[in-house]
Amino acid sequence: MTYETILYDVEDGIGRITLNRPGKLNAFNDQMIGETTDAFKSAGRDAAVRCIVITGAGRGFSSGQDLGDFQDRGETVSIGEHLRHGYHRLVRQMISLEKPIIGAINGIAAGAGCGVALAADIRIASDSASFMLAFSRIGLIPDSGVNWFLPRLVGYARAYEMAVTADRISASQAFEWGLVNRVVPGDQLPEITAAWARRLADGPTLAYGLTKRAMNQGWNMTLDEALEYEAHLQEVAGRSEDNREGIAAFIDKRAARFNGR
Ligand code: LHQ
Repeated sequence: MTYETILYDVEDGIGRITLNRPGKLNAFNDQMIGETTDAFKSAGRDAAVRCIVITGAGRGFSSGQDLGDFQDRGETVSIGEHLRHGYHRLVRQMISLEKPIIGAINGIAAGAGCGVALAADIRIASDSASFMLAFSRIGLIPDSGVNWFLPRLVGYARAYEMAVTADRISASQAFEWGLVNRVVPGDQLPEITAAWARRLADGPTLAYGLTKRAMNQGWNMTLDEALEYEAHLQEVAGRSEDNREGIAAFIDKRAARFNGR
């Protein structure tokens, strides 16, 4: 598929998705939702990709739904159907993709753009980035998975505060609240993200993917169910080439060379 609203490239085991409508702070129109979903799908299927980075072109990460585009559809449009056919597929694709996804949050992440940022596994934010649940400014509730992700990350009170005030949360505040993993100087974001991506792409991809599955499924389980599920997934990881290589490397006192399988 040829993309027009995003850039997607694969190099040295790393898939890079750049949301690319900078004139609108990378607001999502239908095409960009579809292309981003497709790029994640293709990264999932491509064995050469072992880590994915998503970022935004220009000064924003994403300002969420393209409101002009949405308004043009008129009064009768169903927001529920728009979500089901668009953002839900994108967010599900990100969570079910069993490879680490790094969100390199280069600027504001608002509305559904914040939802996409939250669906990444690790967020590295520029010191000029911010997070904003813009929804209530236009009389809507958070969507695109925000109601699921955000209270889990920062707790209900902070999540609800962000939703009802729609205030911008700075990168440093986001770090303090546990919303991002790191805050870095803006001019160093590409290089620091690349180092993280390199490290993750050289890791035991199968184990990283199963960890993602165990943690995401674990939210909805009792302790007994989670323990049983861990045992089941560990059985799979324990049969991997990377598990054999990791143990051999430890015994030989050398660095492991994981192939992701
Ligand atoms: C935009 C947008 C934008 C279009 C900036 N659309 N052009 C789901 C289902 C159905 C319906 C509705 O929504 C959803 C989910 C959602 O995502 S709801 C939330 C939608 N997003 C927003 O409400 C945020 C709207 N944007 C803003 O409040 C500001 O632009 C922020 C605070 C993000 C950034 O402010 P500034 O840094 O001051 O930039 P700016 O406002 O000057 O924006 C730059 C340009 O980008 C500007 O265009 P222009 O031609 O004047 O330079 C904006 O119109 C355009 N833009 N966001 N979402």
